Amino acid sequence: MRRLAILAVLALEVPGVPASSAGATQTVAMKGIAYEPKQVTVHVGDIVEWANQDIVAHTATARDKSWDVNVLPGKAGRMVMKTPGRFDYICRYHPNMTGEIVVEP
Ligand SMILES: [Cu+2]
Repeated sequence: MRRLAILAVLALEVPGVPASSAGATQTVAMKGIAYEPKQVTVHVGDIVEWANQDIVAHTATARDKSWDVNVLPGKAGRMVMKTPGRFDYICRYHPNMTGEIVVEP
């Protein structure tokens, strides 16, 4: 149900992006209490998908609190990157889990 809820949110957001520039999806694994890869570069409109391969919940939470994605064990969470910039992020449950997303215009 959680996954459905996330997809429903995506469905609401995607229409704002012209179909011709529909974003690519970049996957980041949550594995061994770490993000893999730790750093990804995407473009505005692209989707970052976090795939939790651990047996505990993780989050991808921007240090500036601009976004927060909670991902249950064995599930995936996605977000459309709408704002250019560099975003450091952490897991709220495991603050040693750190990652970075660079969103290019
Ligand atoms: Cu975590």
